[in-house]
Amino acid sequence: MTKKRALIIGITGQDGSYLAEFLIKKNYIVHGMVRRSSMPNTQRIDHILSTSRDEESSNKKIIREYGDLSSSENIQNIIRRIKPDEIYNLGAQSHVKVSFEIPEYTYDIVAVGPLRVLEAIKNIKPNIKYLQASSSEMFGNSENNIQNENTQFNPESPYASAKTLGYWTTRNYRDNFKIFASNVIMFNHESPRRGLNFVTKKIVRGLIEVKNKKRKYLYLGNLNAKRDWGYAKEYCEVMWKMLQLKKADDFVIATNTHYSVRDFVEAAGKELNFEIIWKGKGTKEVGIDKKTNKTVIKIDPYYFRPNDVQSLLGDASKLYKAIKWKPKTSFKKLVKIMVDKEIELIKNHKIY
Ligand code: NAP
Ligand code: G4F
Repeated sequence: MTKKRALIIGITGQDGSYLAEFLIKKNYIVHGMVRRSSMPNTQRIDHILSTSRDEESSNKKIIREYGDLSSSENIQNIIRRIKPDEIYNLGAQSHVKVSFEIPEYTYDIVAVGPLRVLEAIKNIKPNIKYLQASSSEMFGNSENNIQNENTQFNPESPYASAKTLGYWTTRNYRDNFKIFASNVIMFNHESPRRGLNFVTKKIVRGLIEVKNKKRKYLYLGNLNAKRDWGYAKEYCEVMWKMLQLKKADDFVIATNTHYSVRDFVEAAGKELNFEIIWKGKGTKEVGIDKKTNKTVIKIDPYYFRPNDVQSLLGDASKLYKAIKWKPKTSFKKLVKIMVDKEIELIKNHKIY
């Protein structure tokens, strides 16, 4: 049987690395778009990155395609050459706070990027199946306490606005050009491979460093924001399942539970034998370890956003019905997975 061929854009990121592992297990030939950088940026996929460009000798490994979502020419050349059956577009400037600092770049990659890929699919091989990584940030501070596929978007950051454009472009190419193009509207999902400047990984790494006396305090921003945090590894399997459905469609993926940043600090603290209690208000609030009476957490207003999304909580019942999927990893388990792995990574001087 001929093997299926997938192109993952964003393969060096958290999700791209899990998806690549999953597709390789499914016997796919996996090509991954990697950006040129002056320092290695393939830490998350080094264990499955081929040293060869030849599909035959790259069995069970990723073939690297140098590229960038900013270049239509580059995207077209890759698609024309490898003729994938499926394209997963996970590439993005994915940090909400940073998008306020580089809005134009964020729009170029996050909003126009999907258009460049879909236009190339339309012109080169319209039977390619396309998955767009959309975001729960598109809902913004919603009037609905729980958000699903029918909830109105209310994007409140350059990142969220750009993702909303990517979402609609995906739907347009599906409706107008009959391309199999689906949106996966993902609520926050985390793992040991999460980027260091997202709050969960930052908390885990920061508290371990406080514990190891490598630093005195961990500085954070808005402690009261609530997020629906799932496990990234599970969400990547859903991406593949969505492209195996008979019809392209849009699905929310979420756990239907949410916790605050403060809850996350307390849970990660507990795994590390801290007992964090809170004192003070606003920017003067501190988190203190009750056992030692030492301040561990401080607030730095730098981490506040011009407009933060205060609460996200997803209803994924449409997905549960379509592919019989339910989340397996609880919040508590996710925190433990992240803390345990981070301790191991630090011991081995490794950073994902
Ligand atoms: P991530 O770890 O930040 O990975 C982003 C990937 O995009 C990296 O491989 C990055 O490459 C690549 N990339 C950045 N700019 C690019 C460009 N100009 N051209 C090509 N590739 C580029 O993000 P993630 O957490 O895996 O998320 C995957 C996707 O899902 C993203 O689109 C994100 O916006 C979306 N999403 C994520 C979540 C979440 O909670 N994780 C929730 C909803 C939606 P480098 O490694 O070279 O930087
Ligand atoms: O971890 P975060 O930076 O993730 P955020 O902004 O929710 O975005 C993530 O999830 C989206 C899906 O909803 C994705 F589309 C997006 O790509 C990304 O993966 O922040 C979570 C919350 C925010 O409310 C933030 O204000 O944590 C709060 N927070 C508090 N202190 C902090 C910090 N966030 C960061 N990054 N750093 C802090 O020190």
